Amino acid sequence: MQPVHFDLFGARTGNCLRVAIAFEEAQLPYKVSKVDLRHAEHHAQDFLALNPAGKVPVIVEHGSGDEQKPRVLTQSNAILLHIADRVPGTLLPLESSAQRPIAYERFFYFLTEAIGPSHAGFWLRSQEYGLAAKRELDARVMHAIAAAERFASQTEFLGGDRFGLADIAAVTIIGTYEREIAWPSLPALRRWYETAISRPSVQRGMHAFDA
Ligand SMILES: N[C@@H](CCC(=O)N[C@@H](CS)C(=O)NCC(=O)O)C(=O)O
Repeated sequence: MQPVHFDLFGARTGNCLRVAIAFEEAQLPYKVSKVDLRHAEHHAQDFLALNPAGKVPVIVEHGSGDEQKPRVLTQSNAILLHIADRVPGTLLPLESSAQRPIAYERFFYFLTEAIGPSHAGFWLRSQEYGLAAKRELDARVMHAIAAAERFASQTEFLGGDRFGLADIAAVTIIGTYEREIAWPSLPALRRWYETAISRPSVQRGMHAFDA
């Protein structure tokens, strides 16, 4: 039986970068296949056969042994949780740990309070009257990011004592808004961000889709 390994189909977008960082942090073998969104490669027949929704990221898991066919997953957050399950104790605290519910809470905080509204705003900007709505949503995202100062002042990482899913979610979205953040009023978050962004797994993941 071949050892477990993964194909990651994606582009340089937040949803795909989070998956690449998770693979790096969990030290799972993965091969990147770039999907050029500008040239509509996500609408090509062979890609649609993998994900009929025509969106990235997509992972294909080979050699897991529990299924006849390779496993295909097409939702970035399901992929992140699956990677966490594959290597227990890396991206989430172990089930027995009292920190696990906090890690979940902080992970979903960044997904729903920051990444979700930010994506909605990105889409709205191309719609009629969308720019004003985008600004409102961006203000909410900035507010959610600033409120994360509390997490960074409580624990070394945003989801607890170890780097994990909450940090992966936060580092990509905070990176997007980095230049607009009022850093002098957020010293704990700044300390966390400088550590997180220079972490080798984050650096490798962030560059996974570079030329
Ligand atoms: N809920 C999906 C969203 C995937 C998604 O919207 N992917 C974007 C890039 S980040 C995409 O493929 N956009 C191309 C399109 O919608 O045409 C996930 O989290 O994986």
